[in-house]
Amino acid sequence: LISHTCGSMAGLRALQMVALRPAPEPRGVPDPQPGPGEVVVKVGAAGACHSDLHVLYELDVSAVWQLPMTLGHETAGWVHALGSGVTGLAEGDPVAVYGAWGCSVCVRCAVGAENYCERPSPVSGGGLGADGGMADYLLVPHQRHLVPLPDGLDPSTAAPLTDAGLTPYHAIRRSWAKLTPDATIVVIGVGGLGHIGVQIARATTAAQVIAVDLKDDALDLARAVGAHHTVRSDSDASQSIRDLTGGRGADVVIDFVGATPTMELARSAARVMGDVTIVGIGGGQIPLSFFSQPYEVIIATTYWGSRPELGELLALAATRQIRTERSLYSLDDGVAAYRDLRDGQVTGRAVVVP
Ligand code: NAD
Ligand code: 9ON
Ligand code: ZN
Repeated sequence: LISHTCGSMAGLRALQMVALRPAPEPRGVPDPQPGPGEVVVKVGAAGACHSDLHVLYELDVSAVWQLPMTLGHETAGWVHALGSGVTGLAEGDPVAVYGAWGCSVCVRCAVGAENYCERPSPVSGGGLGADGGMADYLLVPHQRHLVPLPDGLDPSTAAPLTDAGLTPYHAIRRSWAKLTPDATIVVIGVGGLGHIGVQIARATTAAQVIAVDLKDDALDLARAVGAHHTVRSDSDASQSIRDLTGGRGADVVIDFVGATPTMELARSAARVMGDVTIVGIGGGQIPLSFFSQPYEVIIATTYWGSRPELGELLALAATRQIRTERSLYSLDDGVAAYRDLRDGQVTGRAVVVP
């Protein structure tokens, strides 16, 4: 297919978003060369995130991103080539790519929270404006975006941790103080993010974990990775969560869907003084009034996580307490990864391995 689409101009492969709405296409791309301070990573694996579907089919990014653009914002691999001035890394080092590329200078970036860069650019990372990791090689614009993998973690295990792991890690970590041993956390949506979220809740807190989804295989996966209870996402779900919490409701609810019904569920299932964190970008909207949620419930959205948090999560994963359920696809079959994700056929994470 690649030789059909691009003839002889290039030998390297990439899965690119070519335009709004159509499926991504495998295309040939030039060999990336690292400029000063840059690093080329040989891609070991790149995860397919549901956000890519929002980008491909729902959000209009054509005014701010130059297309075609290689997809993939969840990547790990090995250092392949170093630009001049890069120190402390060597060819062959296994690395995770921290995907939120900020300005590096503002106060948030200075502490590693480039996900909350205060001088944000429309190009927020590889696969999110710049060429991403669904390719043989990824050009990383600065070595600070690379986190060396701890012993025992290979790139295909690590890739999903950079987003499907890091995003729930950050969302759960910010609510740790409320996740006492007598507390309950509800995870809504047990897909790529949610199934790792369940495990992060189990590994970093002693709280009861309740997982909610529409699909049987997602609920089965939730139990397999440690959820104490599963609840089907329907009109009885809020009452079921109250029943499982002695009538109190959940101390922390994390919504990995972000559709109107899940946002309604999240706030109605919360305990007085609980946290409701909306992570999913499902386009939902809920009206806010004085009585629309229990008193002192804090509702927040979160975006990805910080670079130090990625280091913490990789250290946790190296202890074998986090398992990533993966369906592997070759790069030539990357279109199928997104098709299956769109069709709800993926359990856990679809991961492309070049
Ligand atoms: P996914 O497709 O792998 O998983 C979504 C899961 O939600 C599936 O198991 C699906 O069955 C379930 N679901 C769908 N509708 C539901 C409902 N009404 N009730 C209960 N469960 C329902 O998606 P993902 O890659 O895990 O991403 C989840 C969401 O998080 C997406 O919207 C994605 O764009 C977003 N996201 C946000 C951030 C962030 O930083 N805020 C980062 C990554 C992904
Ligand atoms: O990692 C993701 O999936 C988020 C942070 C990307 C959101 C987007 O669509 O820009
Ligand atoms: Zn993502």
